[in-house]
Parts: sequence; structure tokens; C-alpha cells
Amino acid sequence: MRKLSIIGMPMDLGQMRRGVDMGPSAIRYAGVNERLKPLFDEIHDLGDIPIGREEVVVDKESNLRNLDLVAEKNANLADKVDEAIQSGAFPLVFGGDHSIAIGTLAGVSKHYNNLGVIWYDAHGDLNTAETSPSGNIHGMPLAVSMGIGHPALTEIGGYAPKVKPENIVIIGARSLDDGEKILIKEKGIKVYTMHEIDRMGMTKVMEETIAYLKDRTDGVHLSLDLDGLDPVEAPGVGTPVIGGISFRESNLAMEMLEEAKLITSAEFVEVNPILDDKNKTASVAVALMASLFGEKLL
Ligand code: HAR
Ligand code: MN
Ligand code: MN
Ligand code: MN
Repeated sequence: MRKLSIIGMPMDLGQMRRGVDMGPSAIRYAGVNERLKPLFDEIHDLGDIPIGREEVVVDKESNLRNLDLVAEKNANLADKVDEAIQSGAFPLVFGGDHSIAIGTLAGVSKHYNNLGVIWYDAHGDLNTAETSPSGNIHGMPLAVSMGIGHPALTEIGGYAPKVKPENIVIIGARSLDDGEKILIKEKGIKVYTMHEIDRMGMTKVMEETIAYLKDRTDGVHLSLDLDGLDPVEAPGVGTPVIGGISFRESNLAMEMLEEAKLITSAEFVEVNPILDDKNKTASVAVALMASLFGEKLL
């Protein structure tokens, strides 16, 4: 029995642009339920985690924007994701800014001894309060999930780390801050930047990624930031970076992941319909999900 649980996380507290809280609505409006229906025996849309419209509060000591709320809401998401897995479903989370990966991974990781993570993103999201140029928590979730960052975030779920650096593969990076580059080298994180994607082609990148993760992990989470794609094809994101992955390459990546039966949980984040062109980015997200879950052209 193939069962999917959809969880919306309308989080916008991890960054400063309004509109990303409407990401889950935009993805549902783009027809995700109908599109995925033939690919599962059961789909349960569990609705959205309540976030609310709060005043921006900068933590005095750490300088992190909305620290307490981001921590609290992610703890709620972690519980929901955990419940979904316990019910035997594949958890699929819709963002919301990328800070939500903190909660998703806190809910997922306890079910695995060696969770792998594919971080599909223009950014590394490996900042800490010390290295962040912005104080925005959506630039930190991968570091947090490795146990590096503010304890209010790293300790969600009561354990850390959620993922080991050697179980991470970053794909699509083209905007890395100095502190992130240092952390990547220090921890030996595997990264396919746009240079490697250009040079090797997406087929080779995914073959290597799958081979690398297959023998060292017992489950793999896909954290797909829509800004990993080129802004021409995915314009509805808060921090676009030119020179990204094409839709065709991304679709191929999803098809190869599906063939490999590698992915055990997923999230699609940073969809911002206010910045979008006729819900194009949400539609791209839905098409990628369909390929990830086995939709075939013929
Ligand atoms: N690296 C920058 C920062 O930490 C920008 C992060 C951009 N945001 C994301 N995450 N969408 O992938 O502030
Ligand atoms: Mn807000
Ligand atoms: Mn990101
Ligand atoms: Mn990004």
C-alpha cells in the first residue's frame, strides 16, 4: 500500500520577503492532489501547520531573526512529520521558506540510523549566527541539521545531529558565503556546484549521487529549494540566483531518483506566489513531484 501524507508549512519567519507563506496554497492550487492521485493508493492532505502573522523579533543575544517562533513552529512540524511516518505514509512537506527543513529533518531523522540528505539549492544553507550575512534562519537549516547552530534549533526533537556531513549531497550550489565554503571543506560535504553540473551533465551527477548515498544510508530525504532551478523557469522565489539548473535537468534528476527508489521523504520549499509569473513556480514544483513519484510520459 502506497500512502502519501501532505503537510503544508506556510512559514515566512526565516527570511524577510512576504508571500512565501502562501507557497503551500500555490502548490495546492497548481493541482498537486489531482496530479499525484494516480501514483498512490491513498493521499492524505493534513493541511497546514498554523504559523500566524507575528511581529519580527530579533534575538538580542544571537541576532537571529524570529528565533523563538521558528523553533516553536518547527517543533510542531517535526511532530506532524513523525506522525505521518508512523502511520506508514511518505511525508511530503510544502514550504514556506527553507527554515522548515529544520523541523522536517527533526521528524524524519529519528526513524533512521543513517539518514541521507539531498540538498537541491542555489545556496548551501550552511550559515550560523556568526557567519550569516543576513541573520535569516532560512540560510542555516543544513548547518542546524548537522548540529551546528543555536541550541534552540539544533535540539528540536531532543537530539542532535539529524544528519552526518558525509551523508549529505548538495546539488546546484552557485551562491555560497565564505563561512559556508569553510564548513564544506572542514566537514567534507559532497557538493555538485553548477560547474560540475555543466561539466558532467545531470545524468552523471545523479548516477554518482545515487551510488554514493545508496551504500551509506538507510533512507534519503530530498530537500528541494525551487531557487536551485534557474529563475527564468522558477521565478517565484525570494532569493533568485542566475545560472541555475534547468527544468529538464531537474525533471531528469527526479526520474532517476524514482528509478533508484532512494527517496523516503521530501519537501519543496521557497515557492513565493507574489514574486511568481502566473503560478509557474508552483507548477514546476508539482511537475517535479509527479516525476519523483513515478508519473510516466507513456
Ligand atoms: N546565504 C544567504 C544567507 O544566509 C542567502 C540564503 C538564501 N536563501 C535561501 N536559502 N533561499 O537557500 O542569508
Ligand atoms: Mn511574516
Ligand atoms: Mn535553501
Ligand atoms: Mn536557496
